Amino acid sequence: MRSVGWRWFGIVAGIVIVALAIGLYVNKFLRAPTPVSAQQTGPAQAELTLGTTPAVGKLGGHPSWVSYLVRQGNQWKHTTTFDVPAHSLVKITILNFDGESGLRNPFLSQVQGTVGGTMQLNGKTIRNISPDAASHTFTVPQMGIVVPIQGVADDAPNQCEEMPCSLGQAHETVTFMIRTGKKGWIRWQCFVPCAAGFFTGFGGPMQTIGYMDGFLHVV
Ligand SMILES: [Cu+2]
Repeated sequence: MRSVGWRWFGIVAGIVIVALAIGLYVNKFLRAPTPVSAQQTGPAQAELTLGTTPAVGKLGGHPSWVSYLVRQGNQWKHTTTFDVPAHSLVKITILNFDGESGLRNPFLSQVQGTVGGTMQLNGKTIRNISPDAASHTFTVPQMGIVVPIQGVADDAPNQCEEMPCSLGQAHETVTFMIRTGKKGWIRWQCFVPCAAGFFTGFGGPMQTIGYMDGFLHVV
């Protein structure tokens, strides 16, 4: 009798431990970080400045991981969840401090779904970049948006290795405008296999919210 009781105890305890472990794992990987709000610049208009870095450094939990960040005032914040106003024009600037990784699918080197179907690269209006020169993409599948991000050239002087990067260091500036719709949570992600050291470049930061994935929280 006693051994049956212990057996049941063991089974229940085992189930509880496994359930807790699964819960913690899912929570860690799926929980969205604290959002940062786009800055309202007028009625139905806002601006958001992001950054991409070869390594997040001490601003993130995995210092060596490639990451997106958001700039608030003069500071970098490590989050990839952004509050943006509904039914508005949102101007997004991405300051990319990372090098060229290259796209496997050249289709994603064409700008898609932005206002005018264009972006500006260091002030010049363009519709695509060379697939080999891509460092990251800012892709919002649900909105049909693809913005390829030009990488910093290998021989560029004064490169930033990890955040916080200063604007005086080598970077490429990408600017584009998107039009938001109704309220909701919309997933965005990078499609360049930029996760160095991971199988096919698509592991780790490429599948972890807060690094190469996040949400547009339309409010
Ligand atoms: Cu990326």
